[in-house]
Amino acid sequence: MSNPHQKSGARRQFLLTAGAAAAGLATQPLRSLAADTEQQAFENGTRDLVRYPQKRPLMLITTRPPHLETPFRIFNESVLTPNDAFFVRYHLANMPLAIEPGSYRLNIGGKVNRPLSLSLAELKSIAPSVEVVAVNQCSGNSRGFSEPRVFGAQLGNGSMGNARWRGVPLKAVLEKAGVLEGAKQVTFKGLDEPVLPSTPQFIKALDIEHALNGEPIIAWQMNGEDLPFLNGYPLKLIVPGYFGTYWVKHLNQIEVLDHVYDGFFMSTAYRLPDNSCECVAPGTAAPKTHPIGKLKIRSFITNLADKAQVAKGVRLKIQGIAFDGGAGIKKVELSMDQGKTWHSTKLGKDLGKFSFRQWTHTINPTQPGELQLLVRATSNSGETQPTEQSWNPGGYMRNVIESTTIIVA
Ligand SMILES: Nc1nc2c(c(=O)[nH]1)N[C@H]1C(S)=C(S)[C@@H](COP(=O)(O)O)O[C@H]1N2
Ligand SMILES: [Mo]
Repeated sequence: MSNPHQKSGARRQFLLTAGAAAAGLATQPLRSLAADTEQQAFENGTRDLVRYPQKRPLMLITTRPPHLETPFRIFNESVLTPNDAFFVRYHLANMPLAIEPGSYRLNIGGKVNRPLSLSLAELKSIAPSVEVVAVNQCSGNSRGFSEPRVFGAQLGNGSMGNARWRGVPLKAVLEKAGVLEGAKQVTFKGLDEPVLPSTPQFIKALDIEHALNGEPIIAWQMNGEDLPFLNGYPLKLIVPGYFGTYWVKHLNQIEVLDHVYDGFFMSTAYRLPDNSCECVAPGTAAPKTHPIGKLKIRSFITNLADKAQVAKGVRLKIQGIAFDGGAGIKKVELSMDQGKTWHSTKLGKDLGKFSFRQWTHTINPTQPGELQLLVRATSNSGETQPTEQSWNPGGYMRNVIESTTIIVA
């Protein structure tokens, strides 16, 4: 028996989904059971698991605007983060609740020869589409582990995800518009707006060289499907190797500027101390700062939670992920003696230099008691992870060597 709803076509189906999104977002999460919680490994780390449209239950950080984290064990299920488990982050509560793809326009203006107003169909045919597997990680991912603690959402390690994005290179769109001599930066804005006029709009900027280097993509697909509504349907800027703050969702406005953009989300927010460690002594502020940029190298164990019980004398497979800002992962090592000696792990399939790289290693724990596992990645450019985390006021860019303690019994 065929289901009449399955015959209504992709476009109609999306509108139904968008309607559901509107209903859900206008009120509260569709479901919040107090019994369904997830624990972060820091104080006040209990998070409700809630269900939003097109999403499986995710960890609730804030409702207005929605901020949802991915439960960490999902990173062990697949190297590509499923669309329905991908984290969600917005800054402004006045976000779109339904989008009509037929009348959607992407506008390109500013210092260009020919300002453009592209329909989705026109955008998709502007150049052959390309794919990239890349990690979208929030600057504040893992902020909850900052010591001393800092202001801002107390995030665990679930404000990141890895997906296969399909779209057209930003370069192709800018070239179609014709970038004028003297261009310095390009700004990006989506459909979301502040609730109050005094709140700044969410606008991000890339240097013109970066915008034209062929890496950033204007994507409409994530893991082979339309972008989920909450991840930026119908268009999202993908900036491989860079923090998620630049990956503008519901993208509908691109402006080429002949100066450096100085709006709030570039000139005040998402900045780091302008020194070699991009850090300061806790409680102090840097005299000079610069915008956050590339992802730092990180690695995690994904198949063992902290304090997991394992059987003595039984071979134990350890699995995890590593990623960096685009040099690619060269090696991942594991230590069981506080970092005195390191064992090489086996790297999984290479999905490209911007992707999570899976790794595995087998140990045979024979000593009963606690066993601390440290994991450390090194990139093709020689970047590795520090043994101690430096501090910055935003709690951005954590990338210290992570430890997982298992109980052998
Ligand atoms: N339009 C819009 N795009 C946005 C944001 C936003 O608030 N509005 N937040 C940015 C930030 S800080 C992050 S971390 C990513 C999160 O992407 P996701 O919600 O698809 O996971 O979106 C970025 N793009
Ligand atoms: Mo973010």
